[in-house]
Amino acid sequence: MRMREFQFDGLVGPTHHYAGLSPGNLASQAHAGEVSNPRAAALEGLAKMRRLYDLGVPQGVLPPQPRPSLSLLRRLGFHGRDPHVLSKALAEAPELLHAASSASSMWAANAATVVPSSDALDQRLHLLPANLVSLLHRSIEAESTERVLSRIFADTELFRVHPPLPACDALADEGAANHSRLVGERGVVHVFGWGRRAGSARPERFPARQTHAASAAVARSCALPESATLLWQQRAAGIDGGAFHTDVLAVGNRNLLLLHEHAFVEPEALLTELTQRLGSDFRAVLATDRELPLADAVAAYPFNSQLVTVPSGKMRILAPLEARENARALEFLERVRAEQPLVEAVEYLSVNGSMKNGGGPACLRLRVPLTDAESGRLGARVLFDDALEASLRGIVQRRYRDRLQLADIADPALVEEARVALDELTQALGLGSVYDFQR
Ligand code: SUG
Repeated sequence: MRMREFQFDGLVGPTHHYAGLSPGNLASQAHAGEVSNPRAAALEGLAKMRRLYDLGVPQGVLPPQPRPSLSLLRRLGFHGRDPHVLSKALAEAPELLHAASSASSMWAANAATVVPSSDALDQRLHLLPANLVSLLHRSIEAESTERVLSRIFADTELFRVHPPLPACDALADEGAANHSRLVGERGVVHVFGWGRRAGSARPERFPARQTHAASAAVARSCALPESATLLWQQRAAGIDGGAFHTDVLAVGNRNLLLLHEHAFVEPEALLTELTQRLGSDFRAVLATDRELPLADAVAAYPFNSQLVTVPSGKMRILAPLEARENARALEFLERVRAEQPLVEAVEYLSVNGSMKNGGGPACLRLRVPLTDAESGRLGARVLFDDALEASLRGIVQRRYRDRLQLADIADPALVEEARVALDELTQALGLGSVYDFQR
């Protein structure tokens, strides 16, 4: 049966702002405190979805999550009515207010790990939400993610939505941002990049967000046979250079893998192993640090492109504009196109509002391979088309601000605006009342 890879993008939320919440994510640090434009960022995201849809790549939408999370602030001891909770948090612990208000669920590559039914031992599609325990603002995503995915993938005969792994440091999991599914003539390999494990080299400057134990548990839970699983360590130097997820330095699709030499330890051994398992049609393009210095790769995000198969069977690279503006990154992507006849074109699109927080095109989407039977059994109305685009655009235009400063986050009016927007968005997506404030 035909299986196609759907791109489920996280829609940027109305509280999108730059709070410098992610150590080791150089863009997040560099843009902390800048004024954001949630409306423009959400429209960039919708324009990206439109482009994929026009290319014939099936596209889905995941809603923003309710932010600010007043329930987080109350759990942290701020009591009273909403305005009081917000002003007290702003005065006493602004970092907690910003964590409670981050629109970080837009980076859907971190929402979950996905294993298609064709690869799972029980022949169901598995989705395992990431616990994201490394950072407070991201850890609060897991609960809503599980709820939203359970609505969309509600049919338990076909789909299995797991609970996130237990929320502890030893099982820190960042989802599909550290996972890549490759398919060759000989088989399928799921590559899980992990950053730390007792006894292994660790980054010195920045945190390794994914543990080996978490990757192994995700692969097991999602019923992946061992023969299709490959756990490989991220290179500490890459993490220390700002590659907090593997998708900052590598991207794969079917039988093609693009990677930087600092993405993984022993890249040559990895490629040999992949060739053995996938077969002789496996192709890789490796950028050495000489060709593309790590600092350029991290600043311009050429590997955080979407590498997608279009209906003709060829592939296309959808890269961030920043990668065209960086000469080394541009040359690398041009080399990929010139050397790989599989790749019909490279195109560049603007997701700058997200990039300034360290999220490129690939961060904004969760890949979900679905058979026609499975895509016909999705709950909700989350598949992108003209009508959905028009209603989402309308809500964003009407309800989102075009300017947010850090202090605006404590504005009680923003809480109300965000609720109205999310209420309308979740209705447009046919998700019903999915969040606590709607019940
Ligand atoms: O987790 N940025 C996100 C970016 C996630 C990118 N995702 C992938 N690589 N797949 C993060 O670091 C910054 C928020 C702030 O600073 O306001 C942030 O959370």
